[in-house]
Amino acid sequence: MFIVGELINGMYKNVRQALETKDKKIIQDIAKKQTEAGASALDVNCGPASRNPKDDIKWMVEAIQEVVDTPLCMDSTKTDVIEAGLSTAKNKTIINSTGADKEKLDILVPMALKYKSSLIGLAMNKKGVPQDKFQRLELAATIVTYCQENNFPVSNLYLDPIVLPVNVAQAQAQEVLGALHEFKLLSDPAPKTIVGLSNVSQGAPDRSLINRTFLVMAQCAGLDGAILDPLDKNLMDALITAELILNKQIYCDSFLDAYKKK
Ligand code: THG
Repeated sequence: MFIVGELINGMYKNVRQALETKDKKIIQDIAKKQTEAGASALDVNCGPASRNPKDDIKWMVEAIQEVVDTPLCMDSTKTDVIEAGLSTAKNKTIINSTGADKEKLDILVPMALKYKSSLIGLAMNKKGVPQDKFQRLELAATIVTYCQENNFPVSNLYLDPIVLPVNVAQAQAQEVLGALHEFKLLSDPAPKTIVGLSNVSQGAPDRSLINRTFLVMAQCAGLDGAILDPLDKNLMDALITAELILNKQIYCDSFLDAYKKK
C-alpha cells in the first residue's frame, strides 16, 4: 500500500499555529513521526485559512526536507500553489490533485511531466462530486484518456473516487468501493487508485473504527494507496493484516513487526 501521511494539513490546529508563528519544529516533528510510522509520502496542505498559500507551502516543503527525504504530495485546489511546492521540492513529488475539467488537466498534466511528478486525478469536475459509481467511472475515464493522449504514463496516475462522510452520504461508500474495482479496468496497464480515507468518518464518533473498517474493504476492492493517519496504530495493523490476507505480504508469525521493519 502506498501510504500518504495526512497530518501536515492546515485543517489541523497545530499545523495552522505552526504556519502562523513560523514554528518549523512542529512541522518537522510530524514529518519525522509519520515517516517512522511507515508513510511512503507526506501530504502537504496549507489549509483553507492560509492567506499566503504559495509562501506557506514553500516554507513547509523546506522545513520538511531538512529532516526527511520522504516524497511530498502537494495538496491544493490552486495550480500555482502546487507549482510553488513542486519547484521547492528536492525529492519525488505527487500532485494532489487535478479533476476531470479540461482547463485543469491542461495545466496539471504538463506540470506533472515537467516536474516528473506523479498525479492524483479526482473523479469530480466543476459541477461537483459524483453521486454514483457510474459518474465516477465516466470522470475517471476522461482523466485516463487525457493522460494517454498527452503522453503522461497511466502507471504514474492515481485515480481518487472521492470518499464522502458516511454520516451524511451513507450510500456513497459502496459506490466508492464499486468505482475502485472498475477504475482498474480503464486501461492496460491499469491506473492506480487512492482515497482520502479520513473523509469517511468526518463528523462521526468512533472515527478510527470507521476508518479501518472502510480501509480493509477498499483494500479488498484493489486499493493501491491511501491518504491516512499513519500514527493510528490500529489502522496500520488492520492495513498490514489485510495485505497478509490478500497475499500481498509473505506470512510469518511476526508479520506486523516484519512489515514495519521493511
Ligand atoms: N483526496 C485527496 N486528497 C485529500 C483528500 C481526498 N486531501 C485532504 C483530505 N481529503 C485528506 N486529508 C484529511 C486530513 C484530515 C482530515 C480528513 C482528511 C480530518 N481532519 C479533522 C476533521 O476535519 O475532523 C481535523 C480535526 C482536528 O483539528 O483534529 O478529518 O479525499 N486526493
